[in-house]
Amino acid sequence: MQREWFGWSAAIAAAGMVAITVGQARAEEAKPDPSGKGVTQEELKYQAGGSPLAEVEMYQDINPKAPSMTKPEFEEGRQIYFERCAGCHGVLRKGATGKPLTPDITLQRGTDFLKVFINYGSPAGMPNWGTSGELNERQVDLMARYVQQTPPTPPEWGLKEMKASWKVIVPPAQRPTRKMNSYNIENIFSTTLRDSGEVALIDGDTKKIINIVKTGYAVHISRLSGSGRYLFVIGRDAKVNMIDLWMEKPDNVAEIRAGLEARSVDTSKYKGFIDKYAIAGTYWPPQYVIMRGDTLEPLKIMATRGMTVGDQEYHPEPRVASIVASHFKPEFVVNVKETGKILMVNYQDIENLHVTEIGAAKFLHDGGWDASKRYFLVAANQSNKVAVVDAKVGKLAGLVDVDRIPHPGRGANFVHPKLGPVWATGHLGSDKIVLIGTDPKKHPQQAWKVVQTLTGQGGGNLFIKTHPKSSNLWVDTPLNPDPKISQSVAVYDVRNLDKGPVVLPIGEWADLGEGAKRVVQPEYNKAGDEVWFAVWSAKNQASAIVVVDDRTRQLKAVIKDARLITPTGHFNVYNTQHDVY
Ligand code: DHE
Repeated sequence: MQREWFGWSAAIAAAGMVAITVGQARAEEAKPDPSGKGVTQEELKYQAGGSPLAEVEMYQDINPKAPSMTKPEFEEGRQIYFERCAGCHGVLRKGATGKPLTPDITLQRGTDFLKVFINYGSPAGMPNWGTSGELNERQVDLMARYVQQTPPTPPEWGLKEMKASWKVIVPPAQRPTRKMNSYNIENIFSTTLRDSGEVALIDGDTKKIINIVKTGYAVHISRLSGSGRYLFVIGRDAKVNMIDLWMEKPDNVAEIRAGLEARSVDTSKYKGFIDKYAIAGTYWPPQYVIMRGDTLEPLKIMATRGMTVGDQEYHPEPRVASIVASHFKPEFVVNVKETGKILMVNYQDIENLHVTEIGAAKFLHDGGWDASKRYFLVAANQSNKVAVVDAKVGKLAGLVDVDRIPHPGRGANFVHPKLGPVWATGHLGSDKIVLIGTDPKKHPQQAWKVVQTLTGQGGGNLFIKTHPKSSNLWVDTPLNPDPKISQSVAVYDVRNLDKGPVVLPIGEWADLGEGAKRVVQPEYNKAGDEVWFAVWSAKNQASAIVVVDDRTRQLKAVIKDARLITPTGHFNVYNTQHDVY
């Protein structure tokens, strides 16, 4: 439930009273958002994913001022809230991408007022949950009353809970002492099977599925250990799975729940610490945990609750977004969404943990290294900025203004024919692709500035990719509302960007029949001569992986298998291990 409160105030002022009418709300809906800050449909699609907290038992107190609700009504409201609203408004309704919905605000608005906005939405981006048919009249009324109650609090998750969830399936002593299979491990892909809670390990050479491994709920990303032997996978339910690629048939060797909801995991990559530690960051509780790299035993938990950057206000649930391992120091770069802070967590002595806090901008989300791996560039998506941190000196190197809602994935690095090394990001909220100069030594004029802006197919871009051996730059648009755009991909020649992109109909090439067929996340094979795309349809429909020859840009293979349920991200072992993008 995305809201802009100023829009509500404007509506109240316009109506000259507290309870506005349906007609007024409709008129308000029809006006364009004057701030330009409203939420795009693409972003809504992206943010309004279900939270696993919908199923979690929570503490609830009774607010005597709030309208009455029966227990079953409250439970239904909670379920709806965590499935549709929490992604934008936060677990405690303190506000994130969406505005706060705490009782001090909602009680003032009252049930009738809230019903109008839930029903009709607003120009600032609140979806029209009622008129779109997503919620019925009874549910709209229920949600209007629900958001006036004290937000229920999910439980905390400390060492005791982590240890109770921790399983070492194959202890290190019983694991192989050498590689026991004939796979070319460096060219294995781990493909997220989002809705079946699994990953498919696919042999990049033969394109055959090696194993389907059970992981967490709505599994999100895969990352590699420094040696490339272990694969780590994290689900939205914060379950971390550790897979040993040396086994005859690679499979889980350890698992743990790092919290109740999460998106990020990584491992120590600095020399002397290869495979020593893993780290997982959680959305709830707001914290990160450092674990043993061979067993996932939880060692050190650090909270992220604290003050925001800029206005310096306390935030009770700053979620951990992307995490990467530094190559320059024994450090993890932990990006905290709501506080807008980048934490350089030094793991040399975890008993006396040293954390450098770098103020950046709100709300930090995803990002990647520049080609030298000294600078980490991360999207501050609600500020329309990219923050650049210098991992060598542990300081902010730049804060670059970009277009609306940057979403780089890990971004794409290449050498621009005129402007030197650049890192590129696309945007969720616009069709622009920006190139940021990343070489302060040889190209100081260009460093940490947008040096060129390309126009892509449309908004709804999530991922962008190239490879050091390629001159192609691939840009997906899976969240664009136009199926023609969401089912295809744009490819640029980085040697001649002015020529504009060529559009390839990847969804059509998959030859699947009915389905959303959203084309997601270009990912290279180890050699850098193939690009893989997920063609993502619903759980009960066929999906596929399409492999394109990078040189000819022609279809090379389609991987189809009934077990490939809702593939989204895919991660090539070598490229992920070495941060090649
Ligand atoms: Fe993601 C990366 C969070 C929705 C596919 N996603 C990330 C990262 C974060 C994040 C913090 C960076 C992890 C890192 O680098 O350590 N994603 C979120 C959300 O909060 C959000 C908006 C809503 C949600 O409910 O989860 C969200 N993400 C999605 C999707 O809808 C996608 C397209 C499909 C899916 O799996 O649900 C999706 N996210 C991905 C992928 C990556 C990712 C494939 C890894 C990109 C990479 O190149 O590393």
